[in-house]
Amino acid sequence: MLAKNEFSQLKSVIVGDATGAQIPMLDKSLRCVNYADKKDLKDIPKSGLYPEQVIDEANEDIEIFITFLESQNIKVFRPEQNKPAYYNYCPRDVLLTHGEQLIFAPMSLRARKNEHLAYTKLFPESCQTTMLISRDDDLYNENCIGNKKVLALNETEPCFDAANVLRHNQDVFYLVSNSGNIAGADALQKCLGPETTVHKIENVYSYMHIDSTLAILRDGLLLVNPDRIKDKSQLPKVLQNWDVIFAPPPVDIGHYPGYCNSSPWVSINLLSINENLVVLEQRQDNLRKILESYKIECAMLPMRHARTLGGCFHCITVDVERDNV
Ligand code: DAV
Repeated sequence: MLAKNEFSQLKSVIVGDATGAQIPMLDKSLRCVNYADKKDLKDIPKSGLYPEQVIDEANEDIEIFITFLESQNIKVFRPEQNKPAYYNYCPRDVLLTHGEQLIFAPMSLRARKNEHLAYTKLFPESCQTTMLISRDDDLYNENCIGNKKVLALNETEPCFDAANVLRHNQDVFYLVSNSGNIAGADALQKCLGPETTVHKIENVYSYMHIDSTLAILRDGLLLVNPDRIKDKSQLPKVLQNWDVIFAPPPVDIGHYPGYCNSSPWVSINLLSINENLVVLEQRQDNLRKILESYKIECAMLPMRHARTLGGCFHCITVDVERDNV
C-alpha cells in the first residue's frame, strides 16, 4: 500500500539528487510557468548547469538528510542517474502516490517531460499511471507575465505538477495555479476514482505548487502560510473545521546570486516522519517553537539551496510507503 496521506509513519521515501541540475533553454512553458513574475528577460537566468557550488552543497545536505532518514529505519530510494533536462532534485513535482496508485503527473514544463523515467524502474509497472500530454503552445498564456490574476496554463489539456497536490486519505487537495490547471484536477479525479475527492483550491497562490502554502500535520491539524491564506473560508469545506496554525514569518535563508526558484516561504516545506516528528530547515526556529507547542518534534537539518533550487524537504522527497491508518 502506497502512502495516501502526508503524516502517518513513514516507511520508505524517494530523495532527490541535485546532480546535473540545469536551467533549460527558454521556451514558452518556462517563460510562463517559472518566470511569470519576471517582466524583464534579463532577470531570467541563462540556460545551462547550475553553479557547481550549488550542486555540491545541495548534495552534501541531501546526504545528511539521508543519514537521518536511515537512522529512523526509513528505506531511501534515489532517482536513477541520467542527464536530466531540468533536474532530479524535486521528485515531489513528478510523482504522486495514493493507495494502490503511483501517478506520473502531466508536468507543466516541457523540459520535464521525461523526468519520470528516473523513477519508473523503482516500482512494479502494474501500479504506474503516466499521464501524457502534448504541451502545445496554446496551453500557455503569456498574459500571465507580470499579472498574477492571469494563470500560465489555459484549459486546452490537463496539466499539473504532482507538487500541486496534498493527500489526506480519501480527500486530495489540488492548488489551481501556474503549475496546475482545472482540467488537470478533473483528470486527477478520474484517475483516482469515485472513492477519492479532489478538492480544488483556487485564488490563493498563482505560482508554483501547494507545499509552501499548506502542510497537513495530522488529522485535524493544518499549517498555513498566512501571506496566502488569511481565513479558513479560503480552504475547502472539509478543512474548515480543522485547527489551523498560521506559520510565523519565515527566516529568509537566501539564495545563490542570480538563481532563485522560490520564496522564503519554502520554510514550511517540511517532511513529516510521523505525526510527532517533522524535518525542518535548520534555521526555522520560530516555526520549530510553534510546532513543539503542538507536541511535534522538529529535526533541524540544513538545506542551503532550498530557495536556489526551489525545494525544501517536502519538495525533494516522495513518501512512497507510510503506515496507512
Ligand atoms: O513559495 O515560491 C516554492 C515551490 C515549491 N516547490 C514558493 C513556491
